[in-house]
Amino acid sequence: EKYNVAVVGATGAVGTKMIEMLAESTLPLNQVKLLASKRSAGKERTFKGQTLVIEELVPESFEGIDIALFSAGGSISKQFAPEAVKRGAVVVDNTSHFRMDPDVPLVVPEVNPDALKRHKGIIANPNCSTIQLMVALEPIRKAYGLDRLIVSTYQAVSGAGIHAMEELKTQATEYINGTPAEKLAANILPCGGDKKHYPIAFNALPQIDVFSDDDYTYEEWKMINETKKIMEDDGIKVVATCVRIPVLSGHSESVYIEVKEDGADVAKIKKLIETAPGAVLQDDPSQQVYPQALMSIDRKETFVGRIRKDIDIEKGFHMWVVSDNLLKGAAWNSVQIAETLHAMDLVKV
Ligand code: 11C
Repeated sequence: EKYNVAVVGATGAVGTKMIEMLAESTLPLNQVKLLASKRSAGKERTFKGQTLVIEELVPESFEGIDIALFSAGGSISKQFAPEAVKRGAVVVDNTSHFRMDPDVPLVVPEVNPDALKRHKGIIANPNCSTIQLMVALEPIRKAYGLDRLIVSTYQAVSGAGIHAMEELKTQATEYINGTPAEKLAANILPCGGDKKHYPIAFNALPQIDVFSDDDYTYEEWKMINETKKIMEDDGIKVVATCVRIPVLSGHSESVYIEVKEDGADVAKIKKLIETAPGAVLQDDPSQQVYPQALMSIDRKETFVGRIRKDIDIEKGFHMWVVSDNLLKGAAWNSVQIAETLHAMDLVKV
């Protein structure tokens, strides 16, 4: 069996990486169809040496499609994912639109592949900052249980899309060339949908997505809610502070956990990370070895280091978790879900 796969949002930061990940994938492919808005229709992309022309997204685009990977924003997913399912496609959606729907599995293949068995046509890809956290923490949760986690993120601008990456580059150049901070043009960050915009170059913005009434941001709530859904445990205490930093790609996270069981120590946690699927241990302070955002680019793994025991809390541990937000955080996790659906014989609505 070979699949016809559609990529929705093919010109975006994630869509571009989805095409790359499909080209590297073990998924048996028949045809790959690239879809985007009318504005991008007619543009060309290369796939395995072949030129593919981007088509305008319409409901009929999904005729004959087996798997549709969506990354064109929540409103596009809301409108078109049901159209794809109606036509027999399985949708892997990278937006937040369906994530908390109880009928929609929210999947990190290393963590909860069995949730795929309950799919009704749509599978949600979690938020990038949640995915890498899950890869790092699942082996520890399995061994010792997780009572609480406190995470502070250092997130790259590519999470906000191609135009945010351009905004950082332009501001950085202008600032170096003498433009004062208050004169830097900011039109996107911290959040395209909010009223005010601030420069990201040489800055740190403690706002990702808009604020909810409780003064947490939606990005922070995504990490809280998605963690509980993926780990299937509403009892885990989770809190997050999400910060945008002037890095192009690669999200970093300072993670504090308290485990439930006795017996955990740093050596055992390092061993768990070393053997965990999708995780790479980079932890040797004596040699200054630790995960770095810049070195995570174009890698599919999640890198974990700086593992150490809390000074006061017996069952508390700290670590530093890094991954390419466009790959494991988005495009690779989506393609990996498609590969897992194939392996489990679940590519059917
Ligand atoms: C960021 N995590 O880094 C966001 C991007 O819910 O899919 C992903 C938003 C989402 O800006």
